[in-house]
Amino acid sequence: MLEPTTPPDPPSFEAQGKPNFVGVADILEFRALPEYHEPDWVTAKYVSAGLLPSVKDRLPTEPLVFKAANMPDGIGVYGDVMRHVIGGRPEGWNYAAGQSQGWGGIDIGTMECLTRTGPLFQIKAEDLEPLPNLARSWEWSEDGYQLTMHLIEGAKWSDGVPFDADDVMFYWEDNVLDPNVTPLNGASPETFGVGTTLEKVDANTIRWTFKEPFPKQYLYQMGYGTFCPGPAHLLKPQHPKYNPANSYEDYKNAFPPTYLNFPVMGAWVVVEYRPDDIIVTRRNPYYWKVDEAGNQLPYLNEVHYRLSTWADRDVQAAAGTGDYSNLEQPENYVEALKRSAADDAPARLEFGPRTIGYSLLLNYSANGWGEPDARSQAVRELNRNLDFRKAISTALDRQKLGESLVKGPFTAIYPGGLYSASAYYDKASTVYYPYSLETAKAYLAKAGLVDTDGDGIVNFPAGTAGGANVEIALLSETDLRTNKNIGEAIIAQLEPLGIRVVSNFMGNNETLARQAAGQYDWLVYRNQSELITAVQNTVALAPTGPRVSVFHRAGTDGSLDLLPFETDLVETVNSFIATNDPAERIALMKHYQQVYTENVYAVGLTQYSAALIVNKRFANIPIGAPNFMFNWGEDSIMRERVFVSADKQQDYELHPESLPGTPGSPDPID
Ligand code: BQZ
Ligand code: CA
Repeated sequence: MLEPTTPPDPPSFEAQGKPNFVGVADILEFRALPEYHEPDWVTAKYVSAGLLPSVKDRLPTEPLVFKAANMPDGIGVYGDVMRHVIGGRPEGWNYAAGQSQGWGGIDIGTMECLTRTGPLFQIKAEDLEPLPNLARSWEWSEDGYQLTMHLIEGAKWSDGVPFDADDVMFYWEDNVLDPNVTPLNGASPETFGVGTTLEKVDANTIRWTFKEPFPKQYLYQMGYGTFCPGPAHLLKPQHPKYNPANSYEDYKNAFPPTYLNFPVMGAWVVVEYRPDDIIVTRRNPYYWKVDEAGNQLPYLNEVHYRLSTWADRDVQAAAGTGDYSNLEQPENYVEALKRSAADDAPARLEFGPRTIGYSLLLNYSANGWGEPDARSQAVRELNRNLDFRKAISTALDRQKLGESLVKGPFTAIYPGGLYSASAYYDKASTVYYPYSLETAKAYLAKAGLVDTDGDGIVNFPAGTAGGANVEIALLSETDLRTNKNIGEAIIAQLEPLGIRVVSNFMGNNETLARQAAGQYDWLVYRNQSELITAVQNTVALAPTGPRVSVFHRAGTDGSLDLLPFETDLVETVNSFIATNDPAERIALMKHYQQVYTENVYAVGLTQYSAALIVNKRFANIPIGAPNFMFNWGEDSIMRERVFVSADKQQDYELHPESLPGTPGSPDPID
């Protein structure tokens, strides 16, 4: 039998471009400026015509000001379009109630959150703390149990209605705390710590009360995507608590994709939707951020989202018919690199560290979550068996799996846990079960699985699921080709082990629904930021609450059936949240990594480097902005500051010189 060891060092891969590291205060501040500006056509067609208040009156008393010294190309000019191509499809605009807008940056361009984390890739380690955003500042009580946040004052939704603490409280009380509602990206009360409360102090002030002192970690969860309030003035009247005629389904679906001009705090408003064709967004006339010269942002008048496929996003961005891609499907690397290498290539392509990674998640809930049938329940019991997990991990040839996606130094063996690119990674604390089919079979026998009827597939023990062949359904989405390919590789690689894995592949929206409902045995999962940063979305590193983990949630009785090692993980994560001492935190993450990987908490698969493709005409793209770290590239590059210089501007605007219409009206005002 092959003994577990430490993982091999990943092949060296030079990420192109190191960020210019700065402090938070170097990026932005909140202050009033002597004068403000807007595009000339807004003044002429809207303000002078009496359709819109002056720009000064549309802005908060002290807007968010981006400092010019931190903008790679400085103060910008208005105009042009960023043409995204995406593979997602919108379910509707009520993200507070869980609807996806189609991803690919529509989410990030429309939702604004209390704090912001995407740009943190360029913050000096000693200064690392989420950027203020809708919460412009905060202070801790002396004992550290209370956090008072000051909201930006005088800011307005894109329809001109004031944004204030009532929006925040509606999101918290009637969405996060309401067990019938699960916001997009899954915020639950425990996302902010078990027992944490939030209250309104006055129209612009809110106060958190925590169960432990100074849990600064939660500031990260107050960013994308777990604390981005929706417009209470539209949502509240649809919520069953305030509208007894409505069901929770009615509430969730009250703003379908065909509902245009849904109010946002983001820089662009959805003004047009053509199914399977395009989503067009136009500048938000009430956007509350400016540059140091007082120019109201964004600089880009319009942002498009072509409704195509994720693979097409890469192709179009490299070809110049699209403007942006997170090149993250290794199957497309070679082609995209070829296109971008030419001198006259329209786009620049920059690889970052290995921050994209996949895990095989095994559903640990043996407590009724998702209402499993007898077979599925038996699989969950297996998932909870360490020898079984070791068998699965050992039967997977990760080297081959990575190479099946792309050859070359991009991918690396991923044993699970924190990525090797993480600042908290410690190789010595990482337990790796090297590939060996013989060893895997021995683990499987130890788990009590034997092929009793000699058909090549191991059977459940007599008395479990009728002693039938072990058959496991693998949930994977098909919109991202990589998810599907990884799913197929798992199925093929486990066949010689005598485990029959059957594909349960479906589109993204359906997959997410199954995932959230706990209706799956196994899941192919693209990891989130906690395994890179440890500080973003920390609670999700372990089942720290009944609804926090993706693959282990409370069942019908509301309680979690944690395994002893999971209790260890939970305690380690909670201690990490409770301390701000760097040395202690490093030690805790070493322990976390050890327990995670030794126990094959989730089965790590592959980790790899991904690239940002951005058309060369765009200015203010920060150097070293990663495809994915604290958030996706669409957030990291701060699109509201991105511009196209006058000589490079193109004619792509579909609704030139127009602003969003009133909520629900079918068109932008023309
Ligand atoms: C980036 C991102 C912006 C979700 C989604 C999507 C869903 C997941 C994830 C990524 C897409 C793009 O990711 O792949 O590059 O543009 O949208 O939000 O894949 O399936 O559920 O977590 O963010
Ligand atoms: Ca059999």
